[in-house]
Parts: sequence; structure tokens; C-alpha cells
Amino acid sequence: MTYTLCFIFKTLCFCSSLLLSLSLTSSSHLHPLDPLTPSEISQVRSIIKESKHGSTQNLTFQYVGLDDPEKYTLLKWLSNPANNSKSRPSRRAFVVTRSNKQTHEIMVDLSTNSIISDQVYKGNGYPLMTFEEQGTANELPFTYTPFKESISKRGLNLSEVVCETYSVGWFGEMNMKKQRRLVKVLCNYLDGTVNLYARPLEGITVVVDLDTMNITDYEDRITVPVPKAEGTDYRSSQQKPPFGPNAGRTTIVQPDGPGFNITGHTVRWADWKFHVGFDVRVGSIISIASIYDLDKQEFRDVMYRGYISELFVPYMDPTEEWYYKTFFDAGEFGLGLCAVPLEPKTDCPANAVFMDGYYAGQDGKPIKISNVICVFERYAGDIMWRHTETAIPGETIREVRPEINLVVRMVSTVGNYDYIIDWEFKQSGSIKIGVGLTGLLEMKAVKYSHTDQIKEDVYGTLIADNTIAVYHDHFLTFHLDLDIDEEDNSFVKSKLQPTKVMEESSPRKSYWKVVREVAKHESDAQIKLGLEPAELLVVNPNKMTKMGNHIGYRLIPGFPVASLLSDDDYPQIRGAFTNYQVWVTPYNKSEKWAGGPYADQSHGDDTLAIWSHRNREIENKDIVLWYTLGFHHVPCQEDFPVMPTLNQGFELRPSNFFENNPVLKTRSPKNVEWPTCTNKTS
Ligand SMILES: *[C@@H]1O[C@H](CO)[C@@H](O)[C@H](O)[C@H]1NC(C)=O
Ligand SMILES: *[C@@H]1O[C@H](CO)[C@@H](O)[C@H](O)[C@H]1NC(C)=O
Ligand SMILES: *[C@@H]1O[C@H](CO)[C@@H](O)[C@H](O)[C@H]1NC(C)=O
Ligand SMILES: *[C@@H]1O[C@H](CO)[C@@H](O)[C@H](O)[C@H]1NC(C)=O
Ligand SMILES: *[C@@H]1O[C@H](CO)[C@@H](O)[C@H](O)[C@H]1NC(C)=O
Ligand SMILES: *[C@@H]1O[C@H](CO)[C@@H](O)[C@H](O)[C@H]1NC(C)=O
Ligand SMILES: [Cu+2]
Repeated sequence: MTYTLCFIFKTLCFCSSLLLSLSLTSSSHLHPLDPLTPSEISQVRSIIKESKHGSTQNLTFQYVGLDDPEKYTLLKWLSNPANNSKSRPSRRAFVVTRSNKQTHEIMVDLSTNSIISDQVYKGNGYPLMTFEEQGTANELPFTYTPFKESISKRGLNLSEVVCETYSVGWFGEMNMKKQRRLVKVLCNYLDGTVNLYARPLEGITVVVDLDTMNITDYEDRITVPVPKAEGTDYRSSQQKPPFGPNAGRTTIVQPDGPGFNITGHTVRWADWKFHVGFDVRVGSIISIASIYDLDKQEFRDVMYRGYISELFVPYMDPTEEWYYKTFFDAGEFGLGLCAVPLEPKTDCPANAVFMDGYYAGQDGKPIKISNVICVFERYAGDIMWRHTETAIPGETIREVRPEINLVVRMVSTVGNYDYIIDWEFKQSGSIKIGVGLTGLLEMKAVKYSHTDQIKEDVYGTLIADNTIAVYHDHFLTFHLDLDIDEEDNSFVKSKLQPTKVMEESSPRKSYWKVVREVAKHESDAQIKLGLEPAELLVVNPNKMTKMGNHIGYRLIPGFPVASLLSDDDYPQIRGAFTNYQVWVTPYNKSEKWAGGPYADQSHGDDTLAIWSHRNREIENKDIVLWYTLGFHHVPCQEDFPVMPTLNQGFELRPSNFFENNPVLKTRSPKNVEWPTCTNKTS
């Protein structure tokens, strides 16, 4: 084994000075898309507390976020050289509260310290659940006699029980009067492990009304032993030898510091410029991404706004204890709310710079998530482009450029699962979106310890003694408001059409050609990806390259995965935005969340599928591309007790956007001299 003792850490000292504090106080320093600052969150709270809502008992803040300015107002302001504070779009907050069993939608203007609109939401579904109410609900079983009896009946120790809140979905109930904000509280057993999901108290279901904080229903239907704790812990400290062989020690060294600048929330790196936001519901948001064109000597628009609009996770077990597990992680639990502080040097490499995030707690007061986003330059030993030319007699030409990309990362841990969300920018103009799934499986306790014993449908894989990991999907629906060189764009499906050769003159019998189909209406752009080869492009039909090609960006999808649930299944009615992997809608500021604004117990009457059904015109319009990345997850034993990261992604890649290779003139960064090292071999 070779290891290297390096004296490089002095050069890494710049890191600590780069930990940016992004909480500016005066709003005049804020970019109109900056997330609400802690003082603005407090201001929102004061405004609402001073209004008629102030006297309401049990007022809870379910969502507080930036109401982003009108797109065209903002773009006009941003492009106006004389942009001054007077014409600056005002800072507004969109607030959803609950009180008296009602959902209130309140629009607050921070610059005038006033409420602009305030109405009761009368439709179906409920807002995001707060951490606090989930916490309170999780405590209820511990003082509930039937639950305590169930625990002692099983010979278990109540102080080793922990409970978690699950959304209940919607299964066709139509009586509005009867509708209540219910959750199911399920409990697990620790006693020798921290992997609570591996030790479910199967069969016990506690139903809680979040508005009254009361247990409304209780079931203890089946008694299966709690799976054993042994082998479930994933902490390093709990592992016993022998240990696996190690990879070499690694770090990344940037002697001159990172190659990017962050001013407020605006990141500038290489040819890119974009804004990084944070929202309690969707997590990280990339806005007004533009790329510098060396030929044109100007920044050119690529994307106005991109974020995960919804994350739908239906489980495939129709039994009483499991059927309702069909989660909308963004709309019910909040990808930003569940975002976790990133740990320097493990969650993000040593050269990363961190940003904090803020959200409003249930009482409206700001809560900080430190290091919620990290930004770093990634060099993974990859090649940006290369060529070796050996055909020229007497000389060998060799040109290589290393690929260095910029990554914006967030990790959201929604209960058992961890989602690693990377927006990766390439100097070539590509934006690669990477999604990594890791964490713990949702497990079901069963009596079986070998597949031979299983004669019934168990809806999952037996991954450990008495433990089934239930089959499920993850669908991440991205909202991608691309503006390719200005807002008005078209969506083009360029089919690769197999064609027969008719002329006798060619020895060939077939070839393929490209047939362009411009989507005129929304229905033309509802696409189920499969084997049919096609290039999917967002183009600017009003602009062409010098050669006459339409300027565009191409969607390179990931592995095509579509929901397998039937259209009339309630989870699929609510999750109908996964019926197609690609949708294109005309821009509409209120169509932000693919599962609808009120995803908890939604009826599927306000989803992307419903909006798109209007079949609006989308040709040469400001359009939004929605892309769903999916995973069908058939768990396997390697996913236990903790799952090695499973990756997927997709790419937005320039296609006739530039006149030629935009990284032709990108030079390799100067070599980093390997620091003074002593190499030891043992
Ligand atoms: C207008 O203001 C924005 C935000 O402060 C800034 O990023 C932009 O550069 C300004 N535009 C000009 C042309 O100064
Ligand atoms: C129950 O668990 C608590 C805390 O882990 C422990 O102190 C106590 O001794 C346990 N009781 C029994 C009966 O095992
Ligand atoms: C909660 O439940 C208890 C017992 O069922 C009942 O007495 C009480 O009135 C309920 N409280 C509310 C706020 O519904
Ligand atoms: C509502 O507020 C009252 C008084 O502050 C408190 O006693 C009660 O527990 C609250 N109810 C809920 C459901 O939080
Ligand atoms: C970052 O800022 C420095 C100093 O203002 C400037 O020299 C450099 O060009 C900037 N880098 C980028 C990528 O904008
Ligand atoms: C924008 O979307 C909302 C929600 O789908 C809809 O009610 C509204 O009519 C739309 N506006 C336009 C101009 O289409
Ligand atoms: Cu999974």
C-alpha cells in the first residue's frame, strides 16, 4: 500500500474564509429572486400577527416562501442598464397558514409592510406539514392507553419506541365535510440499533387529526415479531472487524482557491452565471442561468428557473397497513424542509463553499439550516475533449482538455431516504442534473426468514430475517423553464425515421433520417419515452446560427421510467403528472408544483396533467419543459442496512446554440504542482 503524507493543508486555509454569510439585512442589496432572509421571515410573521390572524388561536405557518416577481417585470428590470432601486420588483412573500381547520393563502408585500391578499383556500388537499406538528403527532401514541397496551402485549419497552408521521393519500372519499387533515403515525423499535426503519412495529396504525392533534383511530391488527436489531446498524462505530480494503486517501487542492465567485446568491463560474435559491418546499432553485458566448461577446439566456417540482414515491403493497404509502415528498414533507446541513469534506469535497438556508417554523419564526447548499468545482479525472492524430506522416498530434465542472448540491433526507440533488454546469454549455438515492429502505416485518417459506404475495424482497423491503418507485418531476436566447421558444421532437433506399444505385437498403415535428399544442409534447429514437429540443424559432440551424438546447433523458399504476388508481390520479415523462406547458406563474399546490390528500384535480389537458398553444411561446426522472426500485440485499447511492440523471445540452465547439478555446488550467510529499511504501 502506498500512502502519501502531504504538507498541503496550509494552502487549504482559504476555505474557512470562504464560508459565506449570505444573510444581508437591507432588502436593497437583495436580488429579487433571493430567498426570504431571516429578517424578512420575521417581518412576514409580524405582519400576519398584527392582522386579523393575530388573534386566532392555533395559527400555524405551513409555508412561507418568496413570491417570485412577475417574470417579465423582473427580466425587464434585470436587462435595464439603469436599473435602480425605484423600479426594483417589490419583495413579496406567499404564506399558507392553518387556523380553525382552514387553509389561508396570504400574500404579503414586504416593501409596504402589508397584506395584499388573504383568502381561504376551499379546494381539495392540504399544505405542507410542519416538523413541529409531525413531532407532536409522533408523541401522541406514548400517552394513548391502547398503544401502550399493544407495546406491553408484545413484551417491548416503550422507551425504545420511536414514531414517524406518514401522509395518508386519498382514496376516493368525496364528502368535503368529512375531510380532515389526517396522518398515520407508525412506530418502530430501537433497542440496540439506530436503524429504526428496520424494526417496524408491524400492524399498529395510529391515525391522528393534525388540526385537533387527537388520535382519531387506532388499529393493532397483526402481530409479527419485530425484526432483530443485529446487523441493522450503519454507524461506523458499531461495525466490527474485519473491515473492507480502503481506497486511497484523496482530496482536491485548489492552490488559488475556487474558480467561482458568489455575490449574494449569484454564482459566476467559467462561462456561466446563475442564481441559487432555496425554498422550503422544493429545495434548491437555479434561476436565470446564462452562458457567456465568446463569439457574440455576451451572456445568452438558457434557463429562467429550474427545480424539483414534485417527488412522487408510491409503494406497491396494497394491504391495509401499506396501501396508502404513496408519498409526495415535495408537497407533503418539503424537500427544503427536509434538507440537511452538508458536512464539509464528506458531503461535499474540501474545495466546496457553503450557503445557509432559512425557512419559517410553525410559529413563523426563521429557522436556519447551516450549509444547506454547497458549490464546488468537480474534477473527477474526466476528459472535456481530446484527439490524437496519427494519420499525419512524421508527427503525432495530441490535444486533451480535462473536464472541470461546477456542482451545486443539496441533500434532502425525507424520513428514511436521502436524495442527493446535483446541478452540474459544464463549460460546454451542458447542465447535468444528477440525482442520487441513498439512505434506508422502508421495511415491513414478516414471519419469513427464507424465500422458500413465502407462498403469498409479499410485495417486496426478503432482504434480511423477517424483513421485506417493499417495491416502490421514485419519480422526480423537474420544472425546467428554459429560455433559449430569450423567452419565446418551441419544442421540437426530431424523430429518427428508418427509411428504405429506393434508388438502385446504392448498395444500401436502409438508413435513418431526421424528421422534425414542432409541437403546436400541449398534447403534441406529451411524451412517453421508450424505444422510439428522437431528439427532444427546445429551440428559439426566431434565431438561427449563421448556418441556418435553429438555436436550441436538447434534453438528454435518463433511463425511461413510467408509472406502472393503472390510470384509475387513486395514487396515479394524484400523480398523473408521471403519465408522461415529458410535458411542455406555456409559462404560467401559478403552475409551479406538478402535484398541485396542496398535495397532501390531493384529489389530482390541480396537477400538471390537468393544466396540460387545456391543450394550450406552445409554439413560439414562453414555454416550460417538465421532465420526470424515475426509478423503479426492486430492493436487493445490498440495499440493507443502508443503501449504496443509486444514481440517475439527465442533461440539457446545447444543440446548434453556439456556432462551434464552445470549449475549443478553453485552455487547461495551469498544473497544480504536487505538494511536497513523502511517499512511503509498505
Ligand atoms: C441590475 O441589477 C441586478 C441585480 O442587482 C444586477 O445583477 C444586474 O447586473 C444589474 N444590471 C445592470 C445592467 O447593471
Ligand atoms: C427500557 O429502556 C430504558 C431506556 O433504554 C432502560 O433504561 C430500561 O432499563 C428498559 N427497561 C426494560 C424493562 O428493559
Ligand atoms: C380529543 O379526543 C378526546 C378523547 O377522544 C376528546 O375528549 C377531546 O374532545 C378531543 N379533542 C379535540 C380537540 O377534538
Ligand atoms: C390550541 O391552543 C390552545 C391554547 O394555546 C392549546 O391549549 C391547544 O392545545 C392548542 N391546540 C392544538 C391542536 O394545538
Ligand atoms: C471573480 O472575481 C474576481 C475579482 O473580482 C475576478 O477577477 C474574476 O474574474 C471573477 N471570476 C469570475 C468567474 O467571475
Ligand atoms: C394559470 O394557471 C392557473 C392554474 O392552472 C389557471 O387557473 C389560470 O387560468 C392560468 N392563467 C392563464 C393565463 O392561463
Ligand atoms: Cu427506493
